[in-house]
Amino acid sequence: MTKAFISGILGQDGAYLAEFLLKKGYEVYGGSRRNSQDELYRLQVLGIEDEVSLVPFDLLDPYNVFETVSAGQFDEFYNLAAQSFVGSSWETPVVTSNTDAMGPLYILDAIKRNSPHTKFYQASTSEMFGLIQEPRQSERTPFYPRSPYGVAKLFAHSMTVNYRESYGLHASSGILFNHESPLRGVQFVTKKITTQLSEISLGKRDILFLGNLDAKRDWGYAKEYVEGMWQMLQLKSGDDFVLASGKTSSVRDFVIKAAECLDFELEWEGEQLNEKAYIKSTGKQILGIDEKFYRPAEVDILLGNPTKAKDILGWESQTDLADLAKIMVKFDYDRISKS
Ligand code: F7E
Repeated sequence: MTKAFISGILGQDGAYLAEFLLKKGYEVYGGSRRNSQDELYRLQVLGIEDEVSLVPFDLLDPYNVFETVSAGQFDEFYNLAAQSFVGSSWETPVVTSNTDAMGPLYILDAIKRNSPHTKFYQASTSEMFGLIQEPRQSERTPFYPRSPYGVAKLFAHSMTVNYRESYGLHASSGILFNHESPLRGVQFVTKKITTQLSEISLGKRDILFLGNLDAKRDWGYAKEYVEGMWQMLQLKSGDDFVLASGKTSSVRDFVIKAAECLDFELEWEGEQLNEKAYIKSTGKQILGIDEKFYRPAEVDILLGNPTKAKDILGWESQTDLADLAKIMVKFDYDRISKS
């Protein structure tokens, strides 16, 4: 049996990847710092909580990382653990850097020293492009991160490339653009929107407050993106790939699409901090802006060019934004109506 280790298995991508690898017949080990019942919920939603072996794993502790890699002798190691919320990386730049920059280095070095046959996947991110240097970002686009999170991820990305080139490791970096799902954490904007609009629809909330509605992202469905991670590790050698939908939409576009799923037709008024949205039929305000959700430096627009992934991996994003909103709203509406 092929043995895989997923750090961050309790997160959105970790849970979907575990489900995917189990279907392929893998023995799946998962590392996490948090083992509370509450946080097992993603594995429980997918019905796989008894099929994975959970082990204590903490990217902040190099000894723990070294021991896990050395003792496990895994065939594939997916590093999906991170402080992944861009917004809080300004409040915790050191923890973010220790986790997202140094953590992957500990893994790479442990693989190099004690388990060189292990194929490594690093969860890199479109946040490395930040202030974009080309209209469509590919593997060759220069980076310009705009947050401590982006800076830390760029260090880890560069280390992954460096360890591959220096020591011949099978190390790959997946530069993933935003990817969402019902299992997304509630602090991320799509999930916040689908959760809170569902609550409004069910009479459990009055108003949704957001930050910058003009930010544009290239959004896809996380369940499809984890397949691309696996495909990268099946190649002869490590490489870097952008996974993206190739389309960009604003936060406002996503609000409109999610609202449509709940039969809300919206009317908009005002600009920037004064922008508001009302339900057309009733005149009730359901959206407002709160400055606290703005970031010190924004990534205004991201648009990925996934041509290399299509050509070499045969990978393509399938679910468009309207369908993604439908999947997420349905899940949240059903869940909240039962609670
Ligand atoms: O923000 C704007 C916000 O937090 C998207 C992570 O997975 O993808 C994710 O990073 C946009 C930003 O994701 C709110 O200013 C407006 O422009 O959902 P997000 P993100 O920062 O793009 C990348 C690829 C990663 O690697 C990250 O780990 O939405 N926005 N109003 C808001 N964002 C939030 N969270 N909350 C708001 O109220």
